Amino acid sequence: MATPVLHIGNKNYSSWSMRSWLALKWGGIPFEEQIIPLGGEGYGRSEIKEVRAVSPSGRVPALHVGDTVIYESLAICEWAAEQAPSLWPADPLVRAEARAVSSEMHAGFFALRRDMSCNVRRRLSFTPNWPADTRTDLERLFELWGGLRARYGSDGQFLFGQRSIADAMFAPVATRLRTYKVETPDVAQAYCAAIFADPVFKEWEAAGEAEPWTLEQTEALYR
Ligand SMILES: N[C@@H](CCC(=O)N[C@@H](CS)C(=O)NCC(=O)O)C(=O)O
Repeated sequence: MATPVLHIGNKNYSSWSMRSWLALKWGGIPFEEQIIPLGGEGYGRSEIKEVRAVSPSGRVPALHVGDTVIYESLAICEWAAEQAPSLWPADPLVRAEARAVSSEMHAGFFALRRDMSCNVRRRLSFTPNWPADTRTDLERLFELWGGLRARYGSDGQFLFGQRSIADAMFAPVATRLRTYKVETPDVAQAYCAAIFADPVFKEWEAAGEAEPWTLEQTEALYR
């Protein structure tokens, strides 16, 4: 079979792309990547022409495996875990829990995502005043991370001890806390530090920092 091709957005701005990319890399799965810079005509409406050409939903990431197009970041992560089962925790119940928190991220944290658009390389010098629904998302996030770290912390630095898809799902959130100078409890800060120290995450981050593209509407936030 030909090498799978992962179509992604630019690394500085595309949080959903980061999730799938991390899972594939952590799983040691060979793939090629094709970057489509986000923005321009059709952006925000799933109508970027170049994205439509590779993804039926008009959104990235999309993984082409032979003739099959796997879109939706979590579906790509699940495909990766079929090749590399250690991407999920080994215990069935813990694995179910890891799937639950990954789905919660995938389907939720709407206010946090709305107010903290992914911008890996940016650092705000102040903390914006978050609306109530964003504060609620942050409280839930810290409760979730804190609970998992309390239970699985003895097995490693990640949410379920060892690196898993749950960390791929939350890694972009760690960057958002850093970008927007969010007040972050110690346990959550330590978890973010573990993500930032991960060599595969660093590879993504370095590539994002070096990208030439600028997404004006994201850069304009809180200026
Ligand atoms: N639920 C999708 C969301 C994908 C998504 O929103 N991707 C953004 C880039 S991070 C996108 O393609 N946006 C194009 C647009 O808004 O037109 C997933 O998990 O893959």
